[in-house]
Amino acid sequence: MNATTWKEKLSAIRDSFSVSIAKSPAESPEAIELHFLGRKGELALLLRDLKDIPLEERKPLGALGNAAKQEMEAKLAGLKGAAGPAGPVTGSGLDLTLPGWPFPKGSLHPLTVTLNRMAECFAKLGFSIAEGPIIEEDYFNFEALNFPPFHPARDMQDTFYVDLKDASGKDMLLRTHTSPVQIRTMKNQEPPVRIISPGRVFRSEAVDASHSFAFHQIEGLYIDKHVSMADLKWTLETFMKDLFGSSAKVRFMPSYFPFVEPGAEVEVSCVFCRGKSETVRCPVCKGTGWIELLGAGVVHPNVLKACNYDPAKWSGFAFGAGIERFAMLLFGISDMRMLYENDLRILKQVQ
Ligand code: FA5
Repeated sequence: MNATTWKEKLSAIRDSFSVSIAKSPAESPEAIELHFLGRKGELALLLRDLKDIPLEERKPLGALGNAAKQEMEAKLAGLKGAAGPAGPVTGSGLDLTLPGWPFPKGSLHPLTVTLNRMAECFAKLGFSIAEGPIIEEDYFNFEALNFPPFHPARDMQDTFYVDLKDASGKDMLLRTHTSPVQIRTMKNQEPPVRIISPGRVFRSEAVDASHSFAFHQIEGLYIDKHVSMADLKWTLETFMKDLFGSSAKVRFMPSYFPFVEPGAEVEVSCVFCRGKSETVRCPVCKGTGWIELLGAGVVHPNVLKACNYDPAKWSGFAFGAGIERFAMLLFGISDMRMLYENDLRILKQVQ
């Protein structure tokens, strides 16, 4: 046989191999392999014929033959992989029956878990979720919430201003609390209203174990006829018991926020020492047995008026809670900064 005939035979074998592959799975990959690549297969016999070809022409033909063999093996391996073979794929170095690499599962951030649990509790009580912007106007963050310009209560929340002006020419700001969503919701919707609004808030504050300059709050607002402080107490008590367990107790301490009257700070009984820290002082509640979690109160008539709600007809309550403080209690985290450091040892504890 001369070199030209040998090449023609190789080309014919490759063509008929392609036809067989196209017919798979009618022709099984194993049968095709045996027919073309087996010890007495078409290609093996052709390679054996190389010995009859003059030495100087043999080398390039051998390379052509080997390339064709590798190509056929690769195609057969692909075919077996697609069919999902029960045994190892021979010759390709790939054993599809081996177990795969373990794929580590991520987990939700403790703040997300906390927020989800809080939102679930309020969903059961019929609250839906509302949202508002993070870059806010002075009007929504302060003025409509009964903080007139230059009111000293504005200093309770040190504000970050941004280099943008609102329509009235006032500097825009990073919202200092989620309470502006109360105003945005009431201006867009007729009463009754029953919403919660979670989100990020910012204050120019020194950072320590229980304070951050960028943290999360969840706002609550309920407006209807004859809503009173008693409804607020029942709602928050029901929520806290759902979240922390039925033994959790709630108490209301008088407080001041311009947008509610009366106003209260709400404390939950310390879930760590259960108020029994006489011998060893509990580091979380500092031995008081109570932990402050949120501000709340009955919506001030001036706020209702700013939203064109008639205070003679409608009343309501509002509350604003720090989500970080709840996460710390739920997961026994003693320093808020741990929530922002992305230390996997902390993140993996929460599932
Ligand atoms: C307010 O922000 C009011 N808007 C809450 C409110 C809403 C009152 C509706 C009445 C009616 P205050 O500044 O106390 O209130 O913050 C509320 C909660 O946010 C606090 O109880 C605390 O849990 C959390 N918080 C406050 N400052 C920080 C801070 N720097 N870092 C982390 N959490 C904070």
